[in-house]
Amino acid sequence: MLDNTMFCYQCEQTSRGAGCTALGVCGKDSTVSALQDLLVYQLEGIAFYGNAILAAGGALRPEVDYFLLDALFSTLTNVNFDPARFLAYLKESRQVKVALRAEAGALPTGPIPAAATYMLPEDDAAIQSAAYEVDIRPDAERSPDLQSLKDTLLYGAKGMAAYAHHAGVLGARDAAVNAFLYKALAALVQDEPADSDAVAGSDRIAALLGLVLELGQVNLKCMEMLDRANTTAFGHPEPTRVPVTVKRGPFIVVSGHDLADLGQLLQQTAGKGINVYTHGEMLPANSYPGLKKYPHLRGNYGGAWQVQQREFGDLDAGGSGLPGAILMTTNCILEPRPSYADRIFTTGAVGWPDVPHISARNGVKDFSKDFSPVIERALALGGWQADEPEQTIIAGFGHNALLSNAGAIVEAVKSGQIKRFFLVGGCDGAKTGRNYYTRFAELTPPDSIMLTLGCGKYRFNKQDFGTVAGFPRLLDVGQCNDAYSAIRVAAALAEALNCGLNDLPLSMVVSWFEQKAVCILLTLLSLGVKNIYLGPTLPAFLSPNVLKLLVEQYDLHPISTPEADLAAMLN
Ligand code: SF4
Ligand code: SF3
Repeated sequence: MLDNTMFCYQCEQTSRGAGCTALGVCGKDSTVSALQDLLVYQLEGIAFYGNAILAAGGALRPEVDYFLLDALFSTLTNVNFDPARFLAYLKESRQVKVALRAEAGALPTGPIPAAATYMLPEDDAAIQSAAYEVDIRPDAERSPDLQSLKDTLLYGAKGMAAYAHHAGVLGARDAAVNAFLYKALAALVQDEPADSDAVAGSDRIAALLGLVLELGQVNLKCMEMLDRANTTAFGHPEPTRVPVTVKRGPFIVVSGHDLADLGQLLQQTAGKGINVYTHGEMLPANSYPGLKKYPHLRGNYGGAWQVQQREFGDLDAGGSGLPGAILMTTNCILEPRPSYADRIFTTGAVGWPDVPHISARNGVKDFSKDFSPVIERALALGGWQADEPEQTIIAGFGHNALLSNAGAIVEAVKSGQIKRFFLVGGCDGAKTGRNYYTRFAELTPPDSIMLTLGCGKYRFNKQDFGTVAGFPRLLDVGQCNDAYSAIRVAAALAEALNCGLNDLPLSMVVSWFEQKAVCILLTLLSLGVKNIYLGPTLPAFLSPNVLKLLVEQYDLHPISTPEADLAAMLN
């Protein structure tokens, strides 16, 4: 059975700002879209039983938690496009659900949702047919607001699952984070009143809004866990000059967010005459003592995810592909061009059909990996022929580095040397409207400091913004998950200046693209942060009423022009 329709509106580049309906702008086709929907449906059923067991004081096996995180992560934007991997996830979901249902026994009270009782077929063709049938947005027509809140909850849960996964592979787990994911996904399949008026007037809207904000709070814990996992494994980031130019010799470019993968690869390449470069969101890795201690971690190559086809294809040098190997550890992968399809590898939740995948040795127990195929490919390709004249940028202003300078920063604020802070960060993407962030950064006044994080920083991180009060005006806090660092710094500043977060001379200008940004935005809202400027466009999954509510309660602003927004912030 073939079906070329789909519906997905989970990311910022969704078609016409409304939804991808035949083929994703990201390249996701209707086959993979349907398999992802069926996987989400299965995870909701699993969550129903998991939540019932946890609510009764029981416990879940670590492998069930890990499966939930890994499978949810695989459905994020630009993570996995491989139907074979989704069939494997689905078959595993069948076993997980059957086992949990048996463990739950008579525990579930009230009606059992269809997602829980649904039995996935066994053979591949039947699974694919079933995938085209599943509807994971059953309330879309009768109650757009209810569906909007459910989708916001689902996308926030996906982002949080990805962060919990990054922490998990470093051995960190937080039972409260996992428990919330079961609770949230179970809430998505709770039976709703049949008629739409009853839904609109019901407590369900309030309950879901509560869950959406609770997700924001729990995600703060999750980012804290990831921060602890990263800094325990590799030390606290420290201000570091990172070369953005290349050296002669064989090399591997590593993209994504997963520091554990990079750490293992650096160990396995030590002494082999291979240089390792970070790419995209991996840039901040250069500032962790436990990673930069490897002299063959040579710096960062290239920019944000959306220019990877040009950069990996080496288009500026004739387009015959980078003369090195590429490892994609997390989002965001784009369709590999023929020029480099023979040298790109995926690992973790990432997948692309026919791209070799490096798996962990043993799922939940042993996350060690054998990167020999990547290493052999890099050696065979020979690498760059000459050194480029070195240029550097500074990274590594995590909470530890910034808070160790808190006294000087507070003094500079009190004396008027620093008048304002801007957080200009989040995701990057291909839309021309994202030039807003470049222009905004360029317009910020010389007596201000810009904190940045996420891959959105590539819009301006190679520019020299000078210094203020002895600090670089642009401070790179890290990856998108290091929003945790920015929140800690803001909280410390508020305490030192004896004011609330919203009274700080701080403006937040957030660029979003995928679901990790959704959970971070919810964290900021759950902390009561107001006046966030969000762009380049607003999420299509926010219904007009839900958007109105966020605008009214949190003074959330869609971005307009850099000039007008900056003037409003400075006013
Ligand atoms: Fe479209 Fe984004 Fe969904 Fe891809 S992830 S199909 S681009 S909405
Ligand atoms: Fe970037 Fe994908 Fe979101 Fe982690 S790498 S910020 S878009």
